[in-house]
Amino acid sequence: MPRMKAIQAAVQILQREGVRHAFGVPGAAINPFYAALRESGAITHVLARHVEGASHMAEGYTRTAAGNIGVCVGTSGPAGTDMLTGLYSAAADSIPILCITGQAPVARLHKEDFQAVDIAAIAKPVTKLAMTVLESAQVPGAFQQAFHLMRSGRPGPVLLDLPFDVQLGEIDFDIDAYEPLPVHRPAATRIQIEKALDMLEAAERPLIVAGGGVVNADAADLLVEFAELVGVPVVPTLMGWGTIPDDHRLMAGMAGLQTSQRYGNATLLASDLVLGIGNRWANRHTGGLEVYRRGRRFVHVDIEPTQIGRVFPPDLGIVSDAGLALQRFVEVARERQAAGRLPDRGAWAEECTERKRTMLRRTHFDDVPVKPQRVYEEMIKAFGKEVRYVSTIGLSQIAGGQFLHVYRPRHWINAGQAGPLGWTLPAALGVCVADPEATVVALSGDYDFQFLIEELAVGAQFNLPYIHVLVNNSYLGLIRQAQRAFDIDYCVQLSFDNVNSPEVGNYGVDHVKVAEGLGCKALRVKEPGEILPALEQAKKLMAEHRVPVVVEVILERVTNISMGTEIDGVVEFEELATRGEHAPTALGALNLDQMQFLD
Ligand SMILES: Cc1ncc(C[n+]2csc(CCOP(=O)(O)OP(=O)(O)O)c2C)c(N)n1
Ligand SMILES: [Mg+2]
Repeated sequence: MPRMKAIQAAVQILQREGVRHAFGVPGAAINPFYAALRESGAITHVLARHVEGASHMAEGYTRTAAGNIGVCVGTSGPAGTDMLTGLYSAAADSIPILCITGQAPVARLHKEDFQAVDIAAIAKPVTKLAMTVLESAQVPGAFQQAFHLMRSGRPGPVLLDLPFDVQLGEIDFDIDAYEPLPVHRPAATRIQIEKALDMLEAAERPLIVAGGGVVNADAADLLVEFAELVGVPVVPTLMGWGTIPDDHRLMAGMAGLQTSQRYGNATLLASDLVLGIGNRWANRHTGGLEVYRRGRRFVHVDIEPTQIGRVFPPDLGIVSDAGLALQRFVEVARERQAAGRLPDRGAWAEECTERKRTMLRRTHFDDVPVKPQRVYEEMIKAFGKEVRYVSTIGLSQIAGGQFLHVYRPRHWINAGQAGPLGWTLPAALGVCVADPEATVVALSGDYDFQFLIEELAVGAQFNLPYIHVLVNNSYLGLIRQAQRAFDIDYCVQLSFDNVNSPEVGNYGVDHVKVAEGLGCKALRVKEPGEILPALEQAKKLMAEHRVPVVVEVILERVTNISMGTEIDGVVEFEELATRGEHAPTALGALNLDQMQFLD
């Protein structure tokens, strides 16, 4: 048996399990790992500027391609606590990342050693496994179990905490005798699928709600095949956006309180049966359950048994991996089609398409300062179908969800449930590492951008080019809008007179100077007509310099974006589109001459 340090075995296992990249920040307690990493040479390492950044890079990396597992690494004490936000965000969105931390030596864990904290206990609620490994000989098993758990059932993150002496302890280990554990994924039975299809057939206006589980199962093609077979329109959730291309005739729009379209909500409200696949009835999708559930039946397919019935009891619950369920759905639906049993859904689908063509919000405004809606119109013009968008939270993300178009799974990369400010920038860097050929476009408000702004230097140092669209209203815009309910505008202003940059007026931070100071390129735009040329220029700068390029659009300070507390009560703040030229990049409006507007 080869004899080696336990941490050398761990690095060999990482390689064997498919890890090629890691994101982290070294420190004394994790240096044995760094020594093993250097010796192996098979895993590249991106040095973050903040450990939280490393955790979001790992998330971005995982979210970009099926099978990816992002690895983030930090030392003992504050490095682990810094990465908790990444673990939480990953757990909430069912994203596997492996977080590796150093730790004080075993014999000193209880002595309040320098930077010794019980990170495993702290991380427990936001991981599938959080373990301080106390024996060197246990290290291989701990890593093997970590990969098994991350991939099995509902995917999610794991934290392995490695005391200094445990890393250095010698063990006998032969990587040739190592085998990744089988992955556990429950599969729907034929009877379950038959019952679900019976309900679908009996319905008059059925819908499929496709969640992030379809993305995780890499089953978007199967979803589209199934929807086409049965002719049933699809409402993707925010995490499922891209599973059916936005321009597909059965893509009915998104439903929800914020990242939704008017036609998506109207179609959901018109339905009489919802088949949810790999979704979790998130509250910003459903709004109040009374409105959401009224007059319709529900089938819920989810990989995690305890998700069924968590938010409300479905009429039928099926525990299954989304992909394995969809395989069966396709198989049985084909048989029923051959037997002439599938009802014709043409009229219902056409009704949904008509709403998509007509219930539009206006994006075309010529105002200066720029109205946010116009930014998304220009982004659509600038970036084709292959672009990968990354965003997190705020009015910017919400408007992005309402107006942008997504055509592929994993091309809208969003921290859906946790929404941690600062996530966008490091996550975008992780996406760049995972798919170096992609055009990656991040979308942030000014506050989200400032949260982990130092990570721009990582993009410059490691040549990770992407475009960061920064919509600057010099406000915590979403919270300002929410404070209307309290009749306050309190502690949400980011405005001040910058003594070094009179050209930014009272917008405060000079993002162009900061970005340039961190080694990136940056452009500032103040008029709507300048946005598209700036985005084109950004592409050139990105190609030429191989660094992140920030395109800052100075917005009007106060704009309210459509949202509400019920899906039948979304408040519109701007006039709606009543003519084709009001919404020139809306999908349904392709056939402008024949457009008829409902409002
Ligand atoms: C860590 C964290 N703290 C607070 C919040 C609450 N929050 C959500 S959006 C937002 C303001 C975002 O401002 P900005 O990024 O400028 O976007 P805008 O809404 O102005 O477009 C805040 C404070 C959060 N999501 N995450
Ligand atoms: Mg803002």
